[in-house]
Amino acid sequence: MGNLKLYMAPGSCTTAIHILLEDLGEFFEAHIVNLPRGDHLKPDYVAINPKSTIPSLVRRDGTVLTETLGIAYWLARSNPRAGLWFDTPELETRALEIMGHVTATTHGQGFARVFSAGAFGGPEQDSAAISQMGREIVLRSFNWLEEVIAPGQYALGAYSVVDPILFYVCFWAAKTEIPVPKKLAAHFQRMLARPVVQRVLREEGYDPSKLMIAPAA
Ligand SMILES: N[C@@H](CCC(=O)N[C@@H](CS)C(=O)NCC(=O)O)C(=O)O
Repeated sequence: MGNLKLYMAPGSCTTAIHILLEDLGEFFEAHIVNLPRGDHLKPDYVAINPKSTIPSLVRRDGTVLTETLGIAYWLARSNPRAGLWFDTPELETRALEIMGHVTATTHGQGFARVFSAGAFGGPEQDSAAISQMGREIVLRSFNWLEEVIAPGQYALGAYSVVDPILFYVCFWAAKTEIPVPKKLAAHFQRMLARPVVQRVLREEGYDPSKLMIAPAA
């Protein structure tokens, strides 16, 4: 049996999986994939994940999991004592609803346009307009998340697998100065106060005390 191997990049969506692995006290090897250098497109990485995306998690038996949502689900379900998954179908469903929305819409439709406008239009298209469209998608998405998360607590009450997923998009909002509504901003601060989150951010090269959220009007 080998070690767990996380293919990741500091400050990317893989931060969510990094937090979960630390929450669970899992021993793992961190393999940095340098996206600007195109490491994700090189044959060695494509052999691991033909989609060329991060995160990828190589499990102890050598099999590979991709997709933030799938990896987070597997980590939570295979460590039941950590209590990061749910014991009612209602909470399970709400968790999948939020995690699916964050990964597919807030990230996949919104932040992807903000960070990589070029991937969404031909040369004649205005990358500033694409990026602005991404910001609007993120804002709409944050408004929906604001409605569905629990007040004064973690996303669904007790700390769970959903929280690091919600955290990574608020972390990106802090980096891109996209305003964040009240409950979500409070969730971000609650996450920042967790020692594991502080340690992960420092390991990834960020100073948690310098991450500021712009409040929504
Ligand atoms: N749906 C995937 C998307 C992951 C994703 O887009 N990751 C970004 C980094 S945050 C990436 O790999 N970008 C490189 C690329 O798409 O070329 C997931 O949730 O894991």
